[in-house]
Amino acid sequence: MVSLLFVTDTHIRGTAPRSRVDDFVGALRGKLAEVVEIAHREQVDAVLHGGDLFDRPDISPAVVRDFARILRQLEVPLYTIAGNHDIYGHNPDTVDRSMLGLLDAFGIVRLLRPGERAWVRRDGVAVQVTGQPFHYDLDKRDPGDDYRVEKSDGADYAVHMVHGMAVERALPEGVAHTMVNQLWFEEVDVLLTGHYHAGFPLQHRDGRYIINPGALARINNHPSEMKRMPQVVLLRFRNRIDVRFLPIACAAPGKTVLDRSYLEKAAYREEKMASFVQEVRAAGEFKGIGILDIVEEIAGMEGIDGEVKSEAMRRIAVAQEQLAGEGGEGE
Ligand SMILES: [Mn+2]
Repeated sequence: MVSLLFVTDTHIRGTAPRSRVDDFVGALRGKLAEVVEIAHREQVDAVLHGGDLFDRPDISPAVVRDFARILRQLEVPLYTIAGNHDIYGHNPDTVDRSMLGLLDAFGIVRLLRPGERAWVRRDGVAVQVTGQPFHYDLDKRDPGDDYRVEKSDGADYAVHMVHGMAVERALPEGVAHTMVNQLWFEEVDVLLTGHYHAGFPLQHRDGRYIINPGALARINNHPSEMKRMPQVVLLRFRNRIDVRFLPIACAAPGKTVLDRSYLEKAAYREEKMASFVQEVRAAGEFKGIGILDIVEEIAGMEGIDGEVKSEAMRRIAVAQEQLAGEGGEGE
């Protein structure tokens, strides 16, 4: 029997996201230590990580050291793929100059690159493991290009990891995603995905599985994150595949670690923004949807003073720079 443990979207960082009220870094340390413990207790042959090990490609050495010491305690290989947060500018070619690339060079993790196969074998069962890192065309081109692999001769099972937006319910237009029902491929026995932090219920068809247990870290306070409890997946391969979701026992409930007031403020802001956009749309036929285009057009239509317009532009630029500085806290 071959056993694998799957975890994804750990988003290791040295500071707490705005939406967390607890000691985020300490909590994450505890969760990863528990993952190591589970790997030992269940005697898995390898741990698989679905990407976004780090929250940024250039996380500080002190934080990397702190977490590398935990990951090093694993007595089995840790295979991973680069997520969008692990790399610069959503470009997987930059992974070698990221902290994830550094951990790969030191052998703390083993990065799976497109086309590369790792093997996990025990008791006459051979499992091939492949992975597709994040890249800008993911979920925008033929899903087979990223989510399908061929099973090698000699492989009893094929496991494929993708840091892509596979979902079982459609996301709003404009958010690149792929529906799981398009992702059943003959030779992929288990498809493991990350990126979509909410995860989805186990998908099962004809002995094959599509699995996303959700992110280990809760870095935003969407209502779905309030309810969600972090978990990992134990996979066992013998004459059939067994799948078990294991909760992370040390994880605190969302309502005790996520800041509700921030959520309420965000909802209020979103509502204000939506009504503002609606008012603006109602006022005219706008060619652009960028905020600066809208300011230009309103100023033109209403004959607004040039000075007022420049002041508006200046304030928008300052606000945008501040937002950029705070960094994304998305998928
Ligand atoms: Mn992520």
